[in-house]
Amino acid sequence: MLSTRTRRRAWTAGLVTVVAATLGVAMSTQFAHAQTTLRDSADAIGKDIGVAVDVNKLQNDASYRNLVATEFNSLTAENAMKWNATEPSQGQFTFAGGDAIVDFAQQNDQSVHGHTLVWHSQTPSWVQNLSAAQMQSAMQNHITTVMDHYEGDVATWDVVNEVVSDSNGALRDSFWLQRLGEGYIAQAFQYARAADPNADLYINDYSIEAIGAKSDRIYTIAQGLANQDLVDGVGLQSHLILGQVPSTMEANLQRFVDLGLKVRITELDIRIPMPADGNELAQQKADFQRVTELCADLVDCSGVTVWGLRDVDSWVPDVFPGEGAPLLFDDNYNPKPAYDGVLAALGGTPGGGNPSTPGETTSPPPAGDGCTATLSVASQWGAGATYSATVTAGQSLSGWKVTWTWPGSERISNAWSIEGALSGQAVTASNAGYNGTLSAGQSTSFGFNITKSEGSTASLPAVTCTPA
Ligand code: 9MR
Repeated sequence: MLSTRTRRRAWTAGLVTVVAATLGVAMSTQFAHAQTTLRDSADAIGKDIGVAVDVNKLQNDASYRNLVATEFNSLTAENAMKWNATEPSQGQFTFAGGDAIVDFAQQNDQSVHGHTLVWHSQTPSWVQNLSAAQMQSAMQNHITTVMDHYEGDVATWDVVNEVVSDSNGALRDSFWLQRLGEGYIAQAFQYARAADPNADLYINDYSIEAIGAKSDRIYTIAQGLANQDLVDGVGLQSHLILGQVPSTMEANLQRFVDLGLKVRITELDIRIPMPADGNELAQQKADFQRVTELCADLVDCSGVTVWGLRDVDSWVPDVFPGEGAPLLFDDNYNPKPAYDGVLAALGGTPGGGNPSTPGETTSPPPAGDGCTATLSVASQWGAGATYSATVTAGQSLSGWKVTWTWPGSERISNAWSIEGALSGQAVTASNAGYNGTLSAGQSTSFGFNITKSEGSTASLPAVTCTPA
């Protein structure tokens, strides 16, 4: 199938407009700005903005789901695609967790970055106890089976993870190295290339953001793999310490790109000694902005993924006691200063839109009952357009319905985060399974693509929103 990633990328070529129209239940017309999100901003410059997600929270927490769907265009499974999750016993593959993430991503038109195929951690003991020949064959079978399963759905993979140690750029003394020798790295990439020739294959590691012994070793390995056309990119995890974005990071990214490779910031977080004060949060904003700008400014940087949604979701406090608050959202889903830093680096506008534009106001929350829906044209091109839409609840809702009628030949070709009778001139749509429950004042979003007559301007029909 054509991956969602490819489709989403195609839209970003269109003209971004900030025209928005709102019509509430009382049929009073207002004009509103499109809220600027990380996702909209990243789409507009052709970058991935990703988040590592936890399957249980995705399945059980509506606020978590909404924010993941609204703010990010790429997902990484924080744990669900690792070996201990996908092949806990030899030859017994379980894809339920990873599949749930892929399904969610497809419903929300997000791409999925695969993490990870060969690692020394979170790999079952049955693998570690195999003989060399058995281990090589288990590695081949694992890579092949997992990549075959996700072929067409997962377009990029961390093939090997953390193969270099922290001491002077030596290879990590893992069971892989001990049993198979250093050839296991190229072997893993060969199996991955054969399994899905269309996937982009990454070598991923931490503490390789600066130029130094460890990144030099990754450089040498990547160069060798690139010479055999076995690798497409270098993933820099970027688990950073506050105030320590390396001064050599830009040059480091550039040298990988100069090998003909992509780069990607795969696991960004920036930890703070706890409790974090205002100055530290401001420094964190500057650090997040800097890292994101480095990627935004580099054509061959495919994107930035943050390693968790809220501070409370992060692995950091468990591993670095006394440190934390390393992500973009606080424990109550509120954006932190760092969020504005990333948004600015992606070219977005903190606060959403320009309030001084004549004829437009920021849409107030609907007073009283019901809900309002706002349509906006995110981008348009000759015979098509992409719309984004926001539904805001004026009361607590367990579901909502939106209707409108196209003035001309516009028709929806595909949609995300809504369901219903979408393809005709009269559109009647309801919330998707996960975004119907809203508290008063809360918003959620949906979107769709249309076809339209060549060269026409995408119209903004009046939308009615009613509780369902
Ligand atoms: O965030 C992940 C955490 O939930 C797991 O317990 C942990 C187990 O090792 O792995 C964490 O993710 C790691 C990632 O897979 C690879 N780079 C380092 C990440 C943080 O430890």
